[in-house]
Amino acid sequence: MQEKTYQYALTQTPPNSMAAGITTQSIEVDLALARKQHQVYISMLEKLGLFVTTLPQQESFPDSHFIEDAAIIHNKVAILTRPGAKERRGEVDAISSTLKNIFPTTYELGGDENATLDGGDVLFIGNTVLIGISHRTTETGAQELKHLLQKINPNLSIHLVPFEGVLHLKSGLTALNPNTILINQDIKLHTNLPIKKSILLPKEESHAANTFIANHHAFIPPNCPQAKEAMLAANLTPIEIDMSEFRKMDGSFTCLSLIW
Ligand code: CIR
Repeated sequence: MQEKTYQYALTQTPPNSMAAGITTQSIEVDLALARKQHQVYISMLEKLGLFVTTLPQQESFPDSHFIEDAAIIHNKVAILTRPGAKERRGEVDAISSTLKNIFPTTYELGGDENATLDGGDVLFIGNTVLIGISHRTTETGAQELKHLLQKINPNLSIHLVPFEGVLHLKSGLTALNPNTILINQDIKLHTNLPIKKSILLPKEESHAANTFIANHHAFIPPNCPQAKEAMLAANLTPIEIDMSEFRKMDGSFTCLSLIW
């Protein structure tokens, strides 16, 4: 399979209200450090050859820098989501005109009022797509997305993956290539995955299961030797970045950008 090359990324500056976002942690965020880490993240995207556009901060939406949850991009089509957390729904409206300017075709989820979906629950692995069913993404939301993706690309093989134990599917697993996933011990999957090999990370490296992979590189948190070894074995060049302040808000690498 020819590996896809990404050219563009969309990010959003963390707002001053960032610490008021939704989180299961109780550790105070250092806003100045978060801003520095976000800058490093952007410069690493640029280092991978991506042209990065960064949207201005949205003070009314403390989680808006987790832009991955607001849209799915596939084959130059954008699908605007309907986030599972009510307080995050306005984030989608806030970026919809930007997405509509960039992408000539856009769709919107949420035809059914029970349909909710966060982008963090959608993992593309070549032509395979895993859509997690979680506390944020309902089965109806997952079915709506499946239907739209099939319309955009009938060659996709789409699987619904109910799970528990972590916030988003991508908090719990990442594909290093079409045959190998890195998996976090906390995720409890309620179905088998169509992937041959899973590498179960040790507890202390569980946050490395959310890994941003593009253009033959993988972002990895510091001090994760097993995850690093797995990346090297998959011919990916690991780039260590500390996103500690975003982890305090239950986020990590993939959530901070949309790429295409
Ligand atoms: C939330 O709970 O919605 C945010 N504080 C974190 C979202 C992280 N997004 C992601 O993993 N895709």
